[in-house]
Amino acid sequence: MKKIAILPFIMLLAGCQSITVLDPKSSTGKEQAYLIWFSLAIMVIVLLVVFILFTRFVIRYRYTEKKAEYIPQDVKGNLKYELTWTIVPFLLLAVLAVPTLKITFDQSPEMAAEANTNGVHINVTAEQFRWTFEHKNSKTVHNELIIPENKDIVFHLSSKDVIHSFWIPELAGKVDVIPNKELIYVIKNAEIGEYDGKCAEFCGIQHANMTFDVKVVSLDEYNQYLKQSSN
Ligand SMILES: [Cu+2]
Repeated sequence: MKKIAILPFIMLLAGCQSITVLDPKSSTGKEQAYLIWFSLAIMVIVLLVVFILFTRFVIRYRYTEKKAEYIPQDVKGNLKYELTWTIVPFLLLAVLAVPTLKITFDQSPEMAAEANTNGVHINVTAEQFRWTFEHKNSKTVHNELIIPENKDIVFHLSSKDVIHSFWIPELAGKVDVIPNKELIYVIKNAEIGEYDGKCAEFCGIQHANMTFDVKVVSLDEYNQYLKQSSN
């Protein structure tokens, strides 16, 4: 009986095999995963301190017959404690803010006009319910993205209809794809392999089927691929 109850969860997990962000295969994804682990580490430190103090106080100040009549001393602001619990959270947030701001600003999608133009450019057009990838020699392919390894891949994202979201979980986080506004998003140093891509913004009845295959290949293979005809 128990086994049967667990089965759907195992199936769910198996289905999500390539939808993982914690084993990133690009330097962009690695920076994002680093932020996740770094903030988790700080949270765990805070959690440990709180729970250790909590447990200690629960045991130490628990009700006993002896203490039935005990009235604790009324203490007014203890400067040492007040300073500690003001300065420590401030320091923790400051430490967290430095890499978060740096990586977030470095990686933020940009307006097309302001974008750095170095790298392999690919036009990405989202529409209900498919993806179109146009390479620099105008080679155009639907729902299949081939890119070279170890390069800056500069995606020019635009939508023909509603808001979609461009997501290759193993390479980088989600980026909104917005009608009438071209955004530039760069994924750096992808590793050779096959990955899943999908639309991550509910965009209509066939949203769940708006997926694409991603293949990272060597630069030679990519140049070969560009020369092949689109079908
Ligand atoms: Cu969509």
